[in-house]
Amino acid sequence: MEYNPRNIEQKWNEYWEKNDTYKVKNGGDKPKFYVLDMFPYPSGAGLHVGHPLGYIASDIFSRYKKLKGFNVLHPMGFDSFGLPAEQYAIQTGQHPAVTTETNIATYIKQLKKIGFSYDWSREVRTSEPNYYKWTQWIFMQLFNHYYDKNANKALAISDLTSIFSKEGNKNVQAVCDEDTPIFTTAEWNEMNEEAQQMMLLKYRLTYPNESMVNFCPALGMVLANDEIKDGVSERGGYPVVQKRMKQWSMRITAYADRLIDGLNEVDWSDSLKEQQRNWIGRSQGASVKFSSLNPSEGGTSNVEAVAQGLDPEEDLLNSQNINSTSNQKVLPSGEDLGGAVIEVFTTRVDTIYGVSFMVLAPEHELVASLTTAAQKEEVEAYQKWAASRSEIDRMSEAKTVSGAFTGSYVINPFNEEKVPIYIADYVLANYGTGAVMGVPSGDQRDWNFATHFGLPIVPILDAQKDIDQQADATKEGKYINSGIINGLNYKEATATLTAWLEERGLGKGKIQYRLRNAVFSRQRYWGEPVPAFFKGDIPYLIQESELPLVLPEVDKYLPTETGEPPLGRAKDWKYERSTMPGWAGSSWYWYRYMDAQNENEFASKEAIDYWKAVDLYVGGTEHATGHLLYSRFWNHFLYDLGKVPEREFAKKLVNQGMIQGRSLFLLLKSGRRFHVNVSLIDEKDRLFQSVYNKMIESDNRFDGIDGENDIPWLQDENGKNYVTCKAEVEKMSKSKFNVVNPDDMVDKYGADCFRMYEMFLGPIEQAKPWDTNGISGVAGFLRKLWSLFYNVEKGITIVSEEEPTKDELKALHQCIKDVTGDIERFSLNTCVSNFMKCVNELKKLNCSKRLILNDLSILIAPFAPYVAEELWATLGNEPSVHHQSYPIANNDYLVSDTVSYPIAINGKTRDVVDFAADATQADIEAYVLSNEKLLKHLEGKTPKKIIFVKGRMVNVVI
Ligand code: ANZ
Repeated sequence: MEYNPRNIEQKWNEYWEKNDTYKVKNGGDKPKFYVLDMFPYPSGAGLHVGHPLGYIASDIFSRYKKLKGFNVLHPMGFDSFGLPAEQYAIQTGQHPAVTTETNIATYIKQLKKIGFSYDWSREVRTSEPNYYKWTQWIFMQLFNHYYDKNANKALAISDLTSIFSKEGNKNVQAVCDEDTPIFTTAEWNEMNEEAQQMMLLKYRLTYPNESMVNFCPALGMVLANDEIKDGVSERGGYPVVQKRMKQWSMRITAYADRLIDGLNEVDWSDSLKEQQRNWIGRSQGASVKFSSLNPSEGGTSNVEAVAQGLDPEEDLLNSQNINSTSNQKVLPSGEDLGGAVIEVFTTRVDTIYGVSFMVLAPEHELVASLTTAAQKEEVEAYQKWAASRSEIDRMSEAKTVSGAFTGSYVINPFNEEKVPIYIADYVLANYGTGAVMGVPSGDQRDWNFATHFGLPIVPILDAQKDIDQQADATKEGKYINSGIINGLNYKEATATLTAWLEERGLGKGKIQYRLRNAVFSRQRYWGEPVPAFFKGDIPYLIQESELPLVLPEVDKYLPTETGEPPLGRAKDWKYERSTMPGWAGSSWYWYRYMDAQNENEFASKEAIDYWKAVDLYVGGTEHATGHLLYSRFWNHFLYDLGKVPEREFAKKLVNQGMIQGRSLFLLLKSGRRFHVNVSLIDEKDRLFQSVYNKMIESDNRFDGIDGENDIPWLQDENGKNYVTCKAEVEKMSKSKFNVVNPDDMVDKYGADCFRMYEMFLGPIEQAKPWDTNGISGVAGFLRKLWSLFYNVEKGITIVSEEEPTKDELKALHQCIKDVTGDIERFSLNTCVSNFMKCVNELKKLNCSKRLILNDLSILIAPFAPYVAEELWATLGNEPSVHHQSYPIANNDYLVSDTVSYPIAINGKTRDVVDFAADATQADIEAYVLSNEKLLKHLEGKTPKKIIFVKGRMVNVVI
């Protein structure tokens, strides 16, 4: 009887399904353990061998924990709203629900083949109304709450309105819009319904507002910064523009500190935590108000001359050692300071004596009013250009300096110097106040800017020191020639300046976050409808009893003729027309698995109190600042509501590395690649020629490319070298023809072999290339394992009832010990090699003893669940092997009877000999003096001394 994975795998799949082998109950005597995978988006392409890597690892861990006596929740579901289904719908007219359904069916079929221990009765799909009802419900809670800084948690909006009507908002410490005014009870009561509601939007945790967004016209979508690569949309590579749009936002910034602090509570990798910290980007600094001069006022200073393009030579020559006098005092007494107030955010208020210009973001609302008639054309042209650039472009260091002078000036409140106001795209509209004070001697970007525009570089700190040293002012150094901070160090200076500003109402200490409130709208069809409608500009929620607000039917999945989102096409649709973004449904899904069918709550209190939070979460690092941050935010919010017991939803996180594919492509001298189907690699030459011909037809950029290289470039008919053929390991993707399908692997080698091979490829966190050739080694191992139970030639089982020998017990228990330790450390690749070692040893010992094989079957069950079940049954046991107890390593068996001693003569090792563990000096001497090989080395001499270190070594001194 041969090992035939196909037969046994189908048999046991049916058995497990019929017997609910993997069904999990909420509750019971066992301790709970929750293992979660990042659920997949069911794409049309199905799974490739990269997808199951994390799933296999988490399945092994779940099965292991079950055998260890835990009640393990290990569910699977689908993140099934999203763009690809909708793009497909636009192209084909197929309803996205239909393609989604088909794709999910494919995924389930593929997943079931691989033998995961999911309790499928708990499956969730984010696009099903019975699921998104609760996504909408959470949205409504967010709308109905605000963040109270004193309570340090979310509180009901109704609490807030009752405070407003008693004492206005002067004592309210809440996270709210920057422009929220202070009002009294009387003022609040005088506001009409509309004005009150507008005011409340400044506090709600989700609210519609106008903001600058990265808009991708081709996708009809607003993109997050991390969805843009090299200035174009990551998906599809379409252009992205900056646009002001009305969008729903989530006030995630309210939780910024808690999201930073909470990282101390979780066992996630340091690099991932660091990514989140950087993304949140907490900066301690100050805001400073600068008054602008009326554009028509003010004389021409040297600064102004430069800014207006007059001869800047003199300033440039002097720029390295200008002291504060070079930045002329130009404020004639009585000059009109009635211009606008520009507020900047700075982390280095101590550099304020080094300010030589001011820069606003091109979109800053004061730009139009600050721009003089003479500068209008230049400023507007610059604004237009900047609008076409994504935020990522704008932040990148490598870009060249650009900007435009507005024609206006501000006054530095500390030294009353007059400095010019520019606009430049390195200042971001959405960060801080959208305005910076330019300190060329303190900040590299400011230095670049000043150099480019010939603006003065005013030294801060010690005028004698060079600029690099001064940038290190935070460490030490005393300021000279600098007003009220003269002679102070960094800390003292910062405190003095901040106090000075606060006293005069000209600024204050401020903590600024890089994190923005998260856009929560998509102008697309295939997403959760927002359970709100508008009266004028005011949004109102629908009744909770009306949930779910079901996605309506539309005739086309495209925007309306007037540019409204697709929901604008639905008949009688009275609600918000944008839908929720992809991250809505995935920000709470782990709770739904706990109680997937619940109609009255997102999950019952009992279920949540029992499972609490995820003990182990497995998924990719690409979600570091998206899903993993949004989920933590919603979880903290649900915690504030008292709906969930833990602040952090995922205690431990393991990130699996990517499995890459080998792709073949034609490379143009221009660097463009044309991928070739790897499965046709044997026909390389013919293929190469035909793809090359196609390229010539499609790509007229061919002409004029030249250059030499030592790779063989294919020549075109004119004898020019243009193109070569290359192979590379890169991300698996359908478009690169380098995808390996797990179904093919499972059909050929069996799921057990596939599972073990995926683990065997290398450490789970590392990226590694797929190599189908290596899989035969694991297949051979499984056949060897099988042959401990069966005599394949004779077709009989060979299990013996004899007592195991010490060596056999040692092989087994060493394996138990090693594998257990490895699983606990999540080192699953070394588990596979330990299994191989153990089976090899048992094979050598010819061991087919029940007492050994029983434990071995259980031990390997998490890795190879089918063959383990079959062999367990072969031993005459009742299924299921997956309901047994995990074997425990007995150290007594690991103690060896013998010890290997290196035997040295005058320090040089001449032999290695096994002695009984209790060997004595006399035994050793007897051996040395009688062993021919050693006697030869003694050269006839009698040893002066024989040194014997018990358990370690023997040295014979002659
Ligand atoms: C003057 C200064 C002097 C600055 C100096 C730095 C060094 P982080 O740490 O990232 O918060 N800044 C403020 N708002 C900005 C915006 N909207 N776009 C681009 N840059 C902006 O950085 C804060 C610093 O970045 C601020 O401190 C400001 O430049 C700049 F020696 O002010 B600083």
